[in-house]
Amino acid sequence: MSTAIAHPNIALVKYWGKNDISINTPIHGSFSVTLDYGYTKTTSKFISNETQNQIILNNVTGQISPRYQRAIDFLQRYEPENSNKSLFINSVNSFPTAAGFASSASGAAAFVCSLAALIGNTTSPIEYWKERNVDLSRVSRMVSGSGCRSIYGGFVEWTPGDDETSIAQQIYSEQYWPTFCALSITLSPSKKLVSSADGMQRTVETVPWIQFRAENVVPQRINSLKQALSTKDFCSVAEITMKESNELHANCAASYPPFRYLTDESYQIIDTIHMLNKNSIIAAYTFDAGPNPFIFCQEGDIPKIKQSLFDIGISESSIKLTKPAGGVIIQAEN
Ligand code: 2P0
Repeated sequence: MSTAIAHPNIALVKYWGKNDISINTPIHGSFSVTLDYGYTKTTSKFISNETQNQIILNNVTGQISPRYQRAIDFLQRYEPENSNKSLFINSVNSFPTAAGFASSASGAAAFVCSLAALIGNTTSPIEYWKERNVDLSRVSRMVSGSGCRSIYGGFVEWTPGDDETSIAQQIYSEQYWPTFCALSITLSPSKKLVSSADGMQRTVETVPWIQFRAENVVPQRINSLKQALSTKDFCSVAEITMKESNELHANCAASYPPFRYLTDESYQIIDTIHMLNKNSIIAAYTFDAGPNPFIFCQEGDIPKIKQSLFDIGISESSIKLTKPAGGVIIQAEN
């Protein structure tokens, strides 16, 4: 039995478009920070007397999705003596599933590392599989694109490329910038109407400037972001983060048919943060495929930011402080 725990990540430079839908290779790079606001814990074990793999997701018996099966098939090919055994997988999220809180990323990373530890019979799956020329961020990417970034902690870049070269790597650890943090705000825990996979595909197929963004905007943004991080220049990190969020949601609106993840309350938060930043930039909102923002800031500015959120009716109980988190850990067996 092997148990892995992974944290979600939130992108500062967004992934929104696939080159190859079957393996989640992206049309451009992205850059994220792994955060400690929740986790996915996944346990895998071999089961005898069963011919089919079994999976329980958040206490509900489910079906192994083709994406999960892809990772199982990929890893089992390397360990033929385990390839005819059936698997039992149990996965639990500590936070809302599929509401723009990046549960698919932590889910993919925890699943892949738990499986990789079980199949390799190791407690250090990342290193074990690297020695066999298998990067587990690649396998996690096959399950969910952004999942490749949750293998690692801290600040993480996912590079575009082909099946072998499109992987994630840590740029700075979770300890690098001790005052860097985020406020997670829950406006709505409900499920999204258009999945990320469907939404980004619609954008790639119908937004005429999407290749321009991939070739001429995102690579420069990632370079500027890395430069800003190297000097802990919060103002530049914040500007890049907000522009990326705005462009993602503008591209959803420009898709045909259009779709949206943001609500009136989301836009109220955007306006509030820009008012707050009037004299100097102290906060950066970012929204994924859902209405709920993460507001990046430095710890000393939290009281001021919270006050401006209270002023527009956001309650204390809907705000949660979150900090950069570490990469996947394998939990010792009891
Ligand atoms: C990101 N998102 O960079 C972007 C920003 C949401 C908005 O990655 O189909 O669940 O599994 O590759 O990773 C969410 O999409 O999509 C996502 P798949 P995924 O974090």
